[in-house]
Amino acid sequence: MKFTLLKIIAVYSLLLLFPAFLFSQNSVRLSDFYAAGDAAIRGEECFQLTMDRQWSSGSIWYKEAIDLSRSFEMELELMLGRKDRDGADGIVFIFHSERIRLGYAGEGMGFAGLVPSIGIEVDTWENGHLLDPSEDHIAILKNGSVAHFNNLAGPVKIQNVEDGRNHKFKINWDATTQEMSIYLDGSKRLSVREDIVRNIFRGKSEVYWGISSATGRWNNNHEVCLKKLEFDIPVGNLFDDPRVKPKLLKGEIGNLRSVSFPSGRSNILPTSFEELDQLAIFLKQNPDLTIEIGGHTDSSGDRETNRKISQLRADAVAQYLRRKGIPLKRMYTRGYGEDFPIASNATEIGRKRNRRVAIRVFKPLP
Ligand SMILES: [Ca+2]
Ligand SMILES: [Ca+2]
Repeated sequence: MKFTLLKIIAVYSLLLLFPAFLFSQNSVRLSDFYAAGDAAIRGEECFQLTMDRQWSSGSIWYKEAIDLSRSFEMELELMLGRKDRDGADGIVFIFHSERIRLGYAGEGMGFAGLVPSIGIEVDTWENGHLLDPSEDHIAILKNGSVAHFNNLAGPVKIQNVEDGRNHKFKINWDATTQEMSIYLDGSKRLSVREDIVRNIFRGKSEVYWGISSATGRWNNNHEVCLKKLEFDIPVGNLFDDPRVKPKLLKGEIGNLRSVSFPSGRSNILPTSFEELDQLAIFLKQNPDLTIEIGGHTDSSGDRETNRKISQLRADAVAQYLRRKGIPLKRMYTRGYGEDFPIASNATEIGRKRNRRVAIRVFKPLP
């Protein structure tokens, strides 16, 4: 596309990145949680969920809802006690429509009875009538049921985890593909593809999340540590923020917030349409502006391929805006490849943020 520098100038120069804090990772504070039952703070970054005595149960709940219409990744550490042969019952990570809840103890692990819900269990006690394997195992459960004839995925057997150690536990939710993947100690153990928002939460994408545990006749000390917790905050639409238009008019770079891409691809997702439509309205309201549309990638793959993909991403946005009535001569596209990340490429949340499109407006010379 043609871009005539003689006709227009950049109002301000490069790299005035848009509010970076909106994209920054969360820092974890234990005060961000409510505790129920026997749950109690233990040290700087851990909660004890149950004591190693009979019929103990506890759960913690994050105070803010999380939006399942957006992708996220959470990583934390679970400690499932030291008693292997006679230890019970396990820990469940829960998404639920309400917060500060505690389900049934014993085999219910503080999850049983919570509806609607999704639960990812790390179960250390075999309950034959629930079809539990005799080994420690993981499964993705739904609607407060801990029975495996009723679950979404699993059970998958794992090594003995009642070893007194902290075990890394990670949940990755890709809202685009609706795939939830569970990792334990660095390995992917199971996943499920499910329209969770529609099929479980009746269309409501904002849910609460917490972690529960319980003991029964047999017991263990269960803890959760949060030092590596990180997840995506819903950042909404660039144009929902009243400060955005003045900043754009000053020449600052705006990273579109709803425009992301599957890895290695350049097709525009329906979740991006609303924000791009608002960009088109903004350009129609300011007919003398020209914009640069800059495509970016994460650092996966080779540099030259990434540069080409980033160009395709920028071009895809320009074509979308053209269909909304913005002439191509008002748009200059450029593929920046992987060279200008706004987040760490070490996590999937960070890589997703980097697969983005940034815009910058130019005014004509007076
Ligand atoms: Ca069990
Ligand atoms: Ca065990």
